[in-house]
Amino acid sequence: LIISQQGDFVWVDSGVGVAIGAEVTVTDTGQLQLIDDEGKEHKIKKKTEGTIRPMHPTSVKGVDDMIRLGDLNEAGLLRNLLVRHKEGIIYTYTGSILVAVNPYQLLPIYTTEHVHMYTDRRLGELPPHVFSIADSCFFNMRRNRKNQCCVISGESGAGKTENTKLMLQFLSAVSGQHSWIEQQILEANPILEAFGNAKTVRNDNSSRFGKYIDINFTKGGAIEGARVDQYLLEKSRVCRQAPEERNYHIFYYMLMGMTAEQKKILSLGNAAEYNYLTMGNCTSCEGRDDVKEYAHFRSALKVLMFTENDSWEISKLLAAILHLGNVDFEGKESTIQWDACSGGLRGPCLTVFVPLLQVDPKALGKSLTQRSFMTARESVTKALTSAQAVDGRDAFVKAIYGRLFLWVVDKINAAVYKPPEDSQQSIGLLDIFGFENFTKNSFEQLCINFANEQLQQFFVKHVFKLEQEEYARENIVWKKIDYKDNQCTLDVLANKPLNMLALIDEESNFPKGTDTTLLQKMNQVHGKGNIYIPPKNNHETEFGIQHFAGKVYYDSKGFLEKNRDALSSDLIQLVETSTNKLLKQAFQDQAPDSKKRVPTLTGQFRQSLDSLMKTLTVCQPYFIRCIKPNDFKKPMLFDRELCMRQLRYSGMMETIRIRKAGYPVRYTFDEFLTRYRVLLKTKEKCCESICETVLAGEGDWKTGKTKIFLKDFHDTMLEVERMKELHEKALLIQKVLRGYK
Ligand code: AD9
Ligand code: MG
Repeated sequence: LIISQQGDFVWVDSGVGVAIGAEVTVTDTGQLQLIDDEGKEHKIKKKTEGTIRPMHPTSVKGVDDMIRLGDLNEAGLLRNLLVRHKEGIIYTYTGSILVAVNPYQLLPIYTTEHVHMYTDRRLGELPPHVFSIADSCFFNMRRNRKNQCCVISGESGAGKTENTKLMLQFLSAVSGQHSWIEQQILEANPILEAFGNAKTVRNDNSSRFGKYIDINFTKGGAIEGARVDQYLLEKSRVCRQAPEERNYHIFYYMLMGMTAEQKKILSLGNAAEYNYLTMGNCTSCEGRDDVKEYAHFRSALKVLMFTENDSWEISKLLAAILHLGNVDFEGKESTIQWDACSGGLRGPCLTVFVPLLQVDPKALGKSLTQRSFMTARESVTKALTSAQAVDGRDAFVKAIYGRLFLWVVDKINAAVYKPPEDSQQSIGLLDIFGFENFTKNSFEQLCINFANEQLQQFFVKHVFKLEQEEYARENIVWKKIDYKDNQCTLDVLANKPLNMLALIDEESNFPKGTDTTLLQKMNQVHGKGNIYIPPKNNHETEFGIQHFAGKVYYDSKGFLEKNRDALSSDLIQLVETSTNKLLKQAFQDQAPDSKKRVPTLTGQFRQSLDSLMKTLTVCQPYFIRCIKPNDFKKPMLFDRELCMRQLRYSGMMETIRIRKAGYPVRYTFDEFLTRYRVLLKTKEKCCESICETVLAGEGDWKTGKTKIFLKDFHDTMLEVERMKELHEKALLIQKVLRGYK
């Protein structure tokens, strides 16, 4: 029997999924028993002995870098994160890939002292930390003169946005000037989050848009400017929220934070009074102080050079949106209740809109209740049904909010983007909306999950494909490592002829297309494959997709309309007549008679994702994999099954295998010599002898045809030695110079 004494650790089969760790203890009666990681007791019986295996010492206390785990299997991985999580250690490496488990509590590890501690130290010298990744990006950017990017992934609520902010905090600190531009870049966040984040059931501060922040540095390593790219804000949230969810933060901030006087001018009341804010039956968010956030938002606006007037104009449009949501349409042929104006029972008086949208109230009423179209000879108008009027109104509101958001992002960029002067290098941080699987999923989730598939493929390409291709090119002896490739899913979604997104687009542009005809086409083209899951019967509107992170069922209802994202020409014309400058500016490019076909949402989204992928491809990438430890937003609670699922679909196991077997760091002989020549005491020796000297006995490295192949920690060792050497030389020179004086 392998169990010998109290205090030993073993693996026990836990019935479901992977083995669980357990400690050997002694009962009162002097018998040995096992207490597993979840506190459950296991009796040791003759017949269960076979299911017990000894634990490798590295798994008992856990390790900083998972490639050093002795028990290199799923159970080992999972327990490593678990024991660290128990001790409040949330960061763990897999080579240079950082795994971050959301602590759901404030940890004292992001102080100025920590920033200093992690500055200019190589990866792995100190305990794993997001600051270390930020420092590595900065160091590599300067050393290799190559742009860097950091791809932060994980499902909704896993901690992507928080880690992005921490990266920014670190980079602005090491850039070292504490100047205005750094302040501006940091303060752009509260503004973006006010407009683009909301409480969902998964996350109280869920990003409902994707962002890529590119930070530009001068040759000297100082921050010169930045640029924010945004991806596909979820506009539907402005009009509708699922139970327990809120609209965008900004609305609640405003209603809670504005003075009574300001609210009076905008005819605003409390959140509970607005249809658009009460669909989810949730107007406050525990732990978020909307009053305080509003104050922060306002001061951030100032830092980003929004004038008082800009800020007021924004409030006007947001107020108009809230009032529009309360407009009531009556009857089969919709009319707005004009006499309701006095009592306000049925909705706001149309004159409320005069100072806000600065349009003629009659014209507004008309464009909300009628639609005009061209016959062969003339323009005719037709009354809308109430339902059509509601849809038209919602489309208008979504357009206003969506365009306001773009305007805000442009304005932020105008403040922080400086055309490059000094030859620049940059670090890009990618923080998009995480993979989502709700009880009801729609077009928005398909777009979000499509983006996540793309990112996963980027990861797979970098970590598995390109890596192994290079070994082959360089004749490095290598045993191929298998990995899960999500390329097939991407092909069905977006690459094959008649792929799903193309079908959605085609059907959207087809005047007679409906959600049903779309579903029929998808069944026809993709029904036989194993990625697309057709509806169970002809009445069902839900289809499924086998994503890398699991099956998701989407309701096809509303797909085409959401994708078309169209606005009636009557409303566009109405905007043209408005004297509201911000409204007009935001709608500038939407000329009503433009012959060009307006690109669909998927069309735009694909284009911006393609361009993002191009940007990422020319950067040296870092990866942060965020893990959500439980579904309850709770500290100190580690749901093994939930975590295992995330580790599995993100390919963590295979990642560890390849990082352990592989050589992720590589230099051409030239690069290597230039950098590490200082380590060479006699000139005759070459790269190999440097490695032999510095890395003696520290695992194997390989020499290829043109490059030297190293482990991550080899790089660290070389850098540490190099620094020591340079430092000693510098001291020596100083001594000599002093001697001359
Ligand atoms: V989504 O896809 O945008 O819905 P994210 O961005 O992955 O999601 P986020 O960063 O917003 O998740 O984290 C969710 C919440 O977890 C935060 O609001 C914090 O309350 C909490 N969190 C995440 N990371 C940390 C951390 N390092 N320290 C403390 C954290 N709290
Ligand atoms: Mg986020």
